Amino acid sequence: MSEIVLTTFDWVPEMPRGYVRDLRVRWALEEAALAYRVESTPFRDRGPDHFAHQPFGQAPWLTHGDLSIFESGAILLHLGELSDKLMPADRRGRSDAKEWLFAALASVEAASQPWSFFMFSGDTGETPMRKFFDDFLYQHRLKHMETVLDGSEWLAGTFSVADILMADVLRLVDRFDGLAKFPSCRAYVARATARPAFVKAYDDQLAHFAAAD
Ligand SMILES: N[C@@H](CCC(=O)N[C@@H](CS)C(=O)NCC(=O)O)C(=O)O
Repeated sequence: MSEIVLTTFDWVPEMPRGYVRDLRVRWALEEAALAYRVESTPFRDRGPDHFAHQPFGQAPWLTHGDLSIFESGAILLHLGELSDKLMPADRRGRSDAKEWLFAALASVEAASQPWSFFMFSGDTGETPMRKFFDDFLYQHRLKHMETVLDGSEWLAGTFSVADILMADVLRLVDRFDGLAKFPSCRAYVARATARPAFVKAYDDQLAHFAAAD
């Protein structure tokens, strides 16, 4: 098989460490036991080569032979095609994994990301905007995820790339105690992050950034 190379920043500040999206890709690669190499791109000085791979100047991207792929969801879909440890083998299971992968990004992360900006900023004010984003996340997304995850171990029957994305999205909410009223979501994050592949990916990301300090 052609070489797989994951590119992430050479360094990031302390706050996002352990949550940089290359972790999703590391996690998938570890789950599937695919051989890969990690390369760095400068965080502070993002040049044309970076934008040629990732048009928004973000991380991560993945190269696999002559393919270069950005967007963590697209990367995970690509990896899902390479291993049945990442995507169920049957047609219905694959369809379920794909819809949940998109749901993690387009429905749940779309609500959790603006909410997390308030949390990162330390804004605890009871402003209408803050209330809007609290309601959007809690009432319109997590309440429904709680129903889905109550009694389901994994989103597509067996563990898949959909769980990597959904658990990673929910993990950031949990960081700010946003899952306190959603015990099934919290148990799902705990179950997913107890997997050896997550632990390895997490430790490797921390070591990668620490090496640049
Ligand atoms: N939708 C993109 C988001 C990528 C993203 O937000 N990456 C962050 C690191 S986790 C980043 O590059 N931040 C720096 C920036 O946006 O300038 C994906 O899922 O790959």
